Amino acid sequence: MRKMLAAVSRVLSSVAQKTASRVLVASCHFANDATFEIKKCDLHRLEEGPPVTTVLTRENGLKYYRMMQTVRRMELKADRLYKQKIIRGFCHLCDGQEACCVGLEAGINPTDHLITEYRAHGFTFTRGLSVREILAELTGRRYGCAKGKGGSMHIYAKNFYGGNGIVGAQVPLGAGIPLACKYNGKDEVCLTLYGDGAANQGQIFEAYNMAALWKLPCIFICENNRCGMGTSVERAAASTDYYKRGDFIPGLRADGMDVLCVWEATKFAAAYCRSGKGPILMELQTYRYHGHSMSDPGVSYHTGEEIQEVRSKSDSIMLLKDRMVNSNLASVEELKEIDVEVRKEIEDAAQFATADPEPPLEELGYHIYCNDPPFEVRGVNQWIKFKSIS
Ligand SMILES: Cc1ncc(C[n+]2csc(CCOP(=O)(O)OP(=O)(O)O)c2C)c(N)n1
Ligand SMILES: [Mg+2]
Repeated sequence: MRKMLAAVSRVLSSVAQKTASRVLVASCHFANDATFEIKKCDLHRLEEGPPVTTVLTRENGLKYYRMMQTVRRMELKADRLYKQKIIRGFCHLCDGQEACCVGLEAGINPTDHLITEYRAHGFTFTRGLSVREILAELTGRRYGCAKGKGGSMHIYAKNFYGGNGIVGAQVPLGAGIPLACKYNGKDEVCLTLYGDGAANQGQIFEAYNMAALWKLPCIFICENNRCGMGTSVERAAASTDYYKRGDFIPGLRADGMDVLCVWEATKFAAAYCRSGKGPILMELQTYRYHGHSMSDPGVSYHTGEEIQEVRSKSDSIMLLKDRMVNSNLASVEELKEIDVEVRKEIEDAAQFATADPEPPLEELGYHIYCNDPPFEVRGVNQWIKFKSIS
């Protein structure tokens, strides 16, 4: 028995040594950082814009790669769970747009604020929630980030205000948040996101007006993925220069498929807001691979060729991978290892989200209002009453 234990311990320590030395060898022949050229942003009412080169450290590169890959894999898993009828109701996926959520988060502080529309899974992850909490919310389970009662469109995290289902409705709210920051004397900015479809609504222009009048630290961000549901931007908008449509608000248009470009543009916009100059508008040119929602296959307006062209020429994950490998910031094998780890994380989270129990019926009315003492909430008829406890 003792001999057997000694043999096992020898094997284990040699494995540990090998792994440690592999990691050591792997990390010492890589560059610590590299400089990359990024696409120049188009500018509106700005004399200077974000830089056209950026320095990426190996550490940040690996971090952004893992984050984008996690968002992509999480969305593909959500697609699968939806088709298995484990996720029900609305579900809008953001695969293709990963450079937006990851690049935006990289350019702000965790204490800054973010609000977006219903295509919100990626932002929930980049704002700090785990894949488990997100997938469990999509499957309507207890551990979900809205305790299984919000679903895909209504997810929240610290300094993240959703997940909003009504097109454009989050934009006035997203002008109120920076008003609160300014009122409370906080050096914080708010990222207020909306789609190209929402960009034509009247309430957006009312929000621009108040934000400019009161010089609010608001970064209005139009994620231009070229269509609203199945309608192309050209058919919906008299001007598709979304970065100019704030008129009196300065704007910039960045490549939303390049995480480094989004990162630099966000740092620039956040510094602009923090300096007290008021709001700024940012258009991110991006692309979604899925249809509008899970009930839309998206094949009538996104041709296979178009998707293939984007995937092969401007996919955000591929772009970062090529940059990192070509500049010796990482090896193909190392990135593959990350892919394997991410797949495992997603698989574990999906299993958890399928096994976790649903919230009990008696808790249906909880967390609706933040009231003390608790009161009763009416159900679908006046005889059904639920307690509201927060
Ligand atoms: C006020 C309102 N009108 C219509 C809808 C139905 N609807 C949901 S998403 C959408 C398209 C929005 O497109 P866009 O703003 O470009 O966002 P994307 O889905 O491309 O992210 C529409 C018309 C809605 N949810 N709310
Ligand atoms: Mg759109």
